[in-house]
Amino acid sequence: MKPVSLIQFLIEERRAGHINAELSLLIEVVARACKRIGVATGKGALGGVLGEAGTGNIQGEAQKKLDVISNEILLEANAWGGHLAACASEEMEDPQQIPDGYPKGQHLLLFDPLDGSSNIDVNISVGTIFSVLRCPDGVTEPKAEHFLQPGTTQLAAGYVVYGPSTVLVLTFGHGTHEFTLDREVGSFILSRRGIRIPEATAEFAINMSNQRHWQAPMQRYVGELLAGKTGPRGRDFNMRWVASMVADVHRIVTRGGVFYYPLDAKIEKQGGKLRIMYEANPMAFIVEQAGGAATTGRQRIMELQPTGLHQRVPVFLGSKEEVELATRYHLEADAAQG
Ligand code: FDP
Repeated sequence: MKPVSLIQFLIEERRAGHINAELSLLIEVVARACKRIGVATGKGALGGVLGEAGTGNIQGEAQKKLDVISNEILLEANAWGGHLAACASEEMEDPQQIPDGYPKGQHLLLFDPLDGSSNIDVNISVGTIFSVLRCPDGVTEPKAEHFLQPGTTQLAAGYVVYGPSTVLVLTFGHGTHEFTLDREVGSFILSRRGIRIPEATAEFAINMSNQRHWQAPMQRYVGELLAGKTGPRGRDFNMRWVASMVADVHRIVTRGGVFYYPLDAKIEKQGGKLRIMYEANPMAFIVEQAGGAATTGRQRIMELQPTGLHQRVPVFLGSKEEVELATRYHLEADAAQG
């Protein structure tokens, strides 16, 4: 079969009426920026890009040089294209406006420029996550409140993993598709169309070091997985934790599995670990479009009404049967408490 490039795929999606020309252009620009981030990431120590930037982001987390570089690459690439009304980044407190003199479009772009920062310096896969929303009608200078739309309104979501190969996974709400970067030609080529995540799995991803801080239903659920054949589940489970959400989600999108970052006593005040706008919503859209499920442990992530640009939420996503069981345990525990 002849290879299908990303550009060709986007044209097909336009013809099918799934996206308009502006959104197609926006995705092309994001993909091009991600190729540049992939090049910067790939240079490693030789590019002088490893280590701390000496600055902190809005969440008070130390920024790596590559966090800052990736953010700038995405901002610069999107400033002049004419397809955006504004964009928001996990690394910046407020939305970034389109500089004067450039035309504005109808879309809002949100991104986590480099997810899995703690893995940058140790040469483990990291990635970019993005989400596209429509700018509300009549709004010319979008503020944070205009980005606060539930995940169900997303027009597109995607991530790029910078690993042994560079892979883009994308959805417009008509299935989830994967593109692999042909590094010699410089094009993303369709490598899997209509990805399906198996409903059942024997593989789970969680940071076990937080176990003692978890709530009772999480203790129960993971306790049963760990008991394996000798417990109520009657079969063994295996654990994986890359600690780059993109890499863990990509494994799930490839062979099934579940990823959990539940609420625990340590992070209760902040509402969770992962950000709804930059991580939870786009990943939920991608996973649901591949037949998986995504909840907070209590409700569907994409139906939440966000209240802040940098809001955090618990995340349970991946193979449907496991996400549904873990969610049921939480709802049962809540109901028993009244
Ligand atoms: P990081 O802080 O390194 O950017 O985005 C948050 C995130 O990574 C996810 O990519 C990853 O899944 C998780 O945090 C890792 O959390 P732990 O530090 O608890 O392992």
